[in-house]
Amino acid sequence: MTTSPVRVAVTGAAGNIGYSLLFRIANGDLLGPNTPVIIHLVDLPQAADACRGVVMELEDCAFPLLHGTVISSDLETGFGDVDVALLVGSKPRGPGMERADLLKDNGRIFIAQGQAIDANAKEDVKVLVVGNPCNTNALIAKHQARRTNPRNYTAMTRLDQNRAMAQLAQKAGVYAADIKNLAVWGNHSPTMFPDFFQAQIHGKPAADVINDAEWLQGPFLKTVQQRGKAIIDARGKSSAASAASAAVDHIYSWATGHMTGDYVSMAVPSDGSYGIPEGLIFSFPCRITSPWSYEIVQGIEINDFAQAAIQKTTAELIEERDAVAEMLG
Ligand code: NAX
Repeated sequence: MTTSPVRVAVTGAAGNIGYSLLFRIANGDLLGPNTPVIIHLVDLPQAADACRGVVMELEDCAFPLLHGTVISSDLETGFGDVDVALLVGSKPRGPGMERADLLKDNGRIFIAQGQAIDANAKEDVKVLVVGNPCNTNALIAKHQARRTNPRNYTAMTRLDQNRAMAQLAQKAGVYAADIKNLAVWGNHSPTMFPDFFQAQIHGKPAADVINDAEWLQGPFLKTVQQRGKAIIDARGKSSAASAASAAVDHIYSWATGHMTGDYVSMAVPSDGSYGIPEGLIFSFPCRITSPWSYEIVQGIEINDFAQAAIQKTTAELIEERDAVAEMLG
């Protein structure tokens, strides 16, 4: 067992996703069974009691790897010395609220959090933004990075990948684990493109195994893109445990490289690959090359269908970036 515990901050700790995520982290699912953790629960002052209740429950699990907790609404303490920051809390869209207003309201939160992370976290802190609109929130936080590494500011599309894998597995009559290299391009929004052309089932192209182009280009894409809404309609609440699980997957893959070789979907700062404007937080097929090191997979052949889908999601992200331009100045 490593001796010094890793500090993990979770914002929105008192929320729905937080309630699943914290227990997975404390159980060792985020960083592996040999890494003790200290969890920083960061939420608004009015959520302090709820955070205290969750901490009591965490204590009552007697997790061997949980070496401490910190509850704070103060960002300096909340992000103090943390190695990993999971930014889950954000302002939800209210009735009649325009998307541009949502972007700006959340933008203010992520400027403050980005500044606090840059000033207080470990220099090589790894950041995952889950709170929506997660790509653009991550872009805003990344913009504050002076001391910390901008490449380490990422957003979550792993839930979209997992949803797409589940759909392909069901259709093909195989297990989710049999699906490889299914990565998502673009924004975490209904414009995202889960790239079934690259996916493989038992090493063969998924499109050949499934042999139903109409389903892949229609119902499959629609189901994945609208899955969040379908869950709200059925459950009356947005996806929480599956979102927490995807956040765990994102960090676990990145930290351990356990999927080395396979594609993983990560929204990361574009380096200009595939013509995506530099700096945009864009979900690419990524590969973990060694623990805490990723690269954007190069040389993927993109056909006309994929190109049109990628262009659409890129245009949306450019629009979001332009809507918060004054926060990136
Ligand atoms: P909840 O409303 O249950 O919880 C949000 C929590 O964040 C609350 O405890 C609230 O007090 C806190 N919070 C709000 N502003 C904060 C701030 N400035 N600093 C710290 N804490 C703050 O939402 P939940 O269901 O947990 O979802 C959280 C976010 O995840 C939402 O933005 C949601 O849209 C987003 N999602 C992102 C997904 C993804 O794949 N990227 C999928 C699931 C989810 O929809």
